[in-house]
Amino acid sequence: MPFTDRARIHVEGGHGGGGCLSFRREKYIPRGGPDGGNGGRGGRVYVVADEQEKDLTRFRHAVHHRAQAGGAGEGRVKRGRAGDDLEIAVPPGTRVLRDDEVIAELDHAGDRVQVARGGEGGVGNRAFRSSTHQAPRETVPGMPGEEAWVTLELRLAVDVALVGLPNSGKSAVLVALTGAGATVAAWPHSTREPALGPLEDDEGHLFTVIDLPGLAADGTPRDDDHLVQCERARVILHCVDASDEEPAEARIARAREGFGPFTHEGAAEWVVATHADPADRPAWADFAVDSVAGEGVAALREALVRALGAAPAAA
Ligand SMILES: Nc1nc2c(ncn2[C@@H]2O[C@H](COP(=O)(O)OP(=O)(O)OP(=O)(O)O)[C@@H](O)[C@H]2O)c(=O)[nH]1
Ligand SMILES: [Mg+2]
Repeated sequence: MPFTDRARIHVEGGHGGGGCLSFRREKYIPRGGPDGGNGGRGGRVYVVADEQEKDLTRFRHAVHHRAQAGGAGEGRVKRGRAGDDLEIAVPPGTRVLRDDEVIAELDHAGDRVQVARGGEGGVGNRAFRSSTHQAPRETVPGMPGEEAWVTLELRLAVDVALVGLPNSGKSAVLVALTGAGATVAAWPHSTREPALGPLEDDEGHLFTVIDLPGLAADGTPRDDDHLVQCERARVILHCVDASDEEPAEARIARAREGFGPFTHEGAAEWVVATHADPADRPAWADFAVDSVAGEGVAALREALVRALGAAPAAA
């Protein structure tokens, strides 16, 4: 199942119901006055954070969203009913943009934002009645609902993000650290979709680690690398293969340039040497692990829960 963290949808408020043209018709009242009622307003469109939703994949196909139209006015001055509002469910952590401007960050379940107004209901002929104009035939039709293209961006509430060049051992660290199932393979770009793993401290606090697909080999971001998922992480684990012949400093600088712009300002970056001997940590690394042998992993886990437990969770 692909993981989608960005979608563009079209939203449209419901059309307003039309105003009614009608005259009172009753026995023994030959010329009843105008009694056409007003139309109801169209429904509004809201985007609502809902825990049931995990990502934005369904919006690959569900692009157009329109709220219900208002009911038409009726005779006997009956107003049309308002159209039902439409709620579009998205996972908590979704940011909503209109015209490249952020209009809401729906971080918690139940958070909501209106993205399209319903059209005004029309006016029935009754409203045009006056002493000099006793049989008006004018009505006003309902107005169309507001229309907009809206961008949705999901940033998961993760605590730790694993980033780095391709094949640098990110997924292996996730597996060793959290026991999560992730694709570990000896070729670059084996990770296609982000994978999440849990990290628990002694007091039962649960933190989330995310493994991301690798950058391009030259360090630049790629399409579908899901780097936006770094954004809320408080600790960035920058994985660097210690067994690679190219000087680590050059690789570190290159990768940092790629993922740096996606990280949170206050986030800490820890350089983790993989394929390494913890007893012989390279000078350029903050930690050294051999994820496959499971060496150095406990120390990394301990440092992480200490750092995460000490600071409050990011919003
Ligand atoms: N011996 C040893 N092998 C490792 C270590 N870390 C990763 N490997 C191996 O290196 C290869 C790449 O590891 P992955 O964890 O898939 O690398 P990745 O950074 O997730 O790769 P992409 O997702 O493709 O960018 C796999 O064959 C792993 O088994 C390590 O610490 N020690
Ligand atoms: Mg991987």
